[in-house]
This record gives sequence, C-alpha cells and structure tokens, in this order.
Amino acid sequence: MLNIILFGPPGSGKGTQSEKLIVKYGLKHLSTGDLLRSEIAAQTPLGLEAKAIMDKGHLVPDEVVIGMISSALEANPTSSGFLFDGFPRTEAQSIALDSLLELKNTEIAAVLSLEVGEDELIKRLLQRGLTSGRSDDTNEEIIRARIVEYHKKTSVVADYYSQFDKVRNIKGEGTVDEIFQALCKEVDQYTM
Ligand code: B4P
Repeated sequence: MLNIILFGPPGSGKGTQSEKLIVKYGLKHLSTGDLLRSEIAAQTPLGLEAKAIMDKGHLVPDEVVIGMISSALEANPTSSGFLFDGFPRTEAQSIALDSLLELKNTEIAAVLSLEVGEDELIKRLLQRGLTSGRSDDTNEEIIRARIVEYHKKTSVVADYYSQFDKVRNIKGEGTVDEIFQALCKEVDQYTM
C-alpha cells in the first residue's frame, strides 16, 4: 500500500494536485474538507455543526474528522493506497491516523508539504471565492483566520512527521503542471 499526506496551508494547492495524483497513482482520495462539505450539502446535524465552525475559519473538532476518516478507511478495504488531503491538521489527528493505519498493517510513506507565500494564498482563495460558492473563501478576514489557525495548530503536523524523516518540502508556486511534476518526482521514489 502507498499512503501519502498532501500537506500545506489553505490554498496551497492540495485539492488541485490531489485530483491529478490520484489518477496517476490509483490512490483513493480522502479529503476531510470535501467530506465536511458533503455533510453540509446533505444538511446533516454534523454538517450544520461543521458549517458554523468552518465559516469562522476555525478547525472542526478532532473527534469529528477522525471519525470520518476512520469510516472512510473501513469503507475502502481493498484500496491500494490513500492520498490524505487536508488531514491530519493537528498532532492529535496525526497520532490517530498512524494508529488507524497500523491496524491495517500499513503506514504513511511521505508527507509532501507545499510551500506557498501568504500573499499568494490569499490571492488564490479570494479568486476561488468568486466562483466556488464557499463562504470561507469570500472574506479576507476569514481567510486570514484560516492561515492563523494553520500556523497555530496545523504546522506542528510537519514537526510530528519530521521526527520520522517523512516530510518533503515542495515549492508550491509556479504552474499547476510544474508543481505536479515536482510531486511526482517524490512519489515515484516510493513506487519503483
Ligand atoms: P479544505 O477543504 O482542506 O481546503 P483548503 O485548505 O481551503 O484548500 P486547498 O489547499 O485544498 O485548496 P487548493 O489549494 O487546491 O479545508 C476547508 C475547511 O474545512 C478548513 O478551514 C476547516 O475548517 C475544515 N477542515 C478540513 N479538514 C479538517 C481537519 N482535518 N480538521 C479540522 N478541520 C478541517 O485551491 C485553492 C485555489 O488555488 C484554487 O482556486 C486553485 O485553482 C488555485 N490554485 C491551485 N494551484 C495553483 C497554482 N499553482 N497557481 C495558481 N492558482 C492555483
């Protein structure tokens, strides 16, 4: 099994690059952002609770997203590997993910970390907000709150996986194809 985490601040290209990576490497895409937005669209109690938190730019509670990932792993017992996009976002989520994968006798091969400057992140997200209908993308204050949340709670995920020498930094500015090539160069090391 090949399990990869695509890591980086909001707007760094995780969703964009995930779409391409899953096609090339036949991985199952697990995006907690997408899973939460499906719950919101279906107006489930979980979705309603999550929407209020996401609209402020904050992180949804660990137990909610860990539960969603646990169910998604169980629902895909024959997958040849997973691409985690936007998860884990806290140290507690990282520890939980490692335990869930251990139950499947597997582990994270690499954390690919997309590096993008803050001005570019804000520009991209405001641009996406013009068409995405995502309420967390339309207001610059909320976008800045998401970036603050990233520095406060999520950047430690890279520290956590660094202790196992699993983090690879990738320049996340340039064309989508240039960044995809750089990511593939890393992933290929685990597939050959
Ligand atoms: P996510 O859905 O994970 O979304 P994201 O971080 O905003 O964006 P992503 O990084 O995937 O966007 P992309 O760059 O592809 O999270 C949303 C919210 O859900 C969080 O704030 C949180 O509240 C909640 N949540 C999710 N997971 C959670 C968890 N594990 N724990 C707690 N809460 C959680 O795209 C951005 C834009 O950039 C696009 O318009 C794209 O076209 C553009 N772009 C991409 N690459 C580009 C390039 N090279 N050049 C120019 N533009 C580019």
